[in-house]
Amino acid sequence: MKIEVLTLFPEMFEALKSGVVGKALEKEIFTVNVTNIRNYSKDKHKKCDDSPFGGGAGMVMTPDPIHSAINAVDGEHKCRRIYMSPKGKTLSQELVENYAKEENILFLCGSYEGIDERIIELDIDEELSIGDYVLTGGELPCMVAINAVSRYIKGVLGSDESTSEESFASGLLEYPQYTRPQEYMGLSVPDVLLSGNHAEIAKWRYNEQVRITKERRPDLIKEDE
Ligand code: 4GS
Repeated sequence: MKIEVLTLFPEMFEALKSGVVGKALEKEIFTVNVTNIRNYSKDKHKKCDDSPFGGGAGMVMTPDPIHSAINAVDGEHKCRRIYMSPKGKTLSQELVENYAKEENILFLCGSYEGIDERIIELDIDEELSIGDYVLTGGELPCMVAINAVSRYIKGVLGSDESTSEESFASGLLEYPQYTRPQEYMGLSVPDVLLSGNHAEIAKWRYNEQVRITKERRPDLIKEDE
């Protein structure tokens, strides 16, 4: 997969260089190409924002630098073009798995009060939100989406970190995990996990998943199953 990112804050994407995603990028299992929208401003001061028509607080990103940047990186419109915005469809594990099937994705990150609406009309395929709260820019949401999607790209996760056993893959929240030491601050690991009985362990874990999901996220339990 090839991911194009357009932003006024390219340095934020240094954060992708850590951990499992960083390793995958080093190995070129997928690529992220970050473009600074400011490089496409024709203004002598490289200005990329202006005050909103109609008045109101803050600044709006002007259309031309964004339009030129999109055309420079995806002139043939090979990418699924996504604008990060609270108005978009909310990111879900289902949507993550769907994005993971794409060969080319472009993420546009807005700053300030947002971007000129005509860019959404002219150049964007869909809007995507990571949840109902307002951030200062689309960069963190974009990295959330890239991180979640990358886990479904073959070779990104090691064999012990599969996507099949976790929360949401099963539709249930995860069971509790324990590691050494066997006793910590007077608290013991549940005996069944030390029993070596794999059928019993699987049963215990499943029961814990159901118990925790009913308690914390009853909305995830579908009545017809
Ligand atoms: C989100 C969000 C967001 C909205 C960007 C105000 C700057 C900001 N983007 N999911 N203008 N939540 N964007 O808060 O995607």
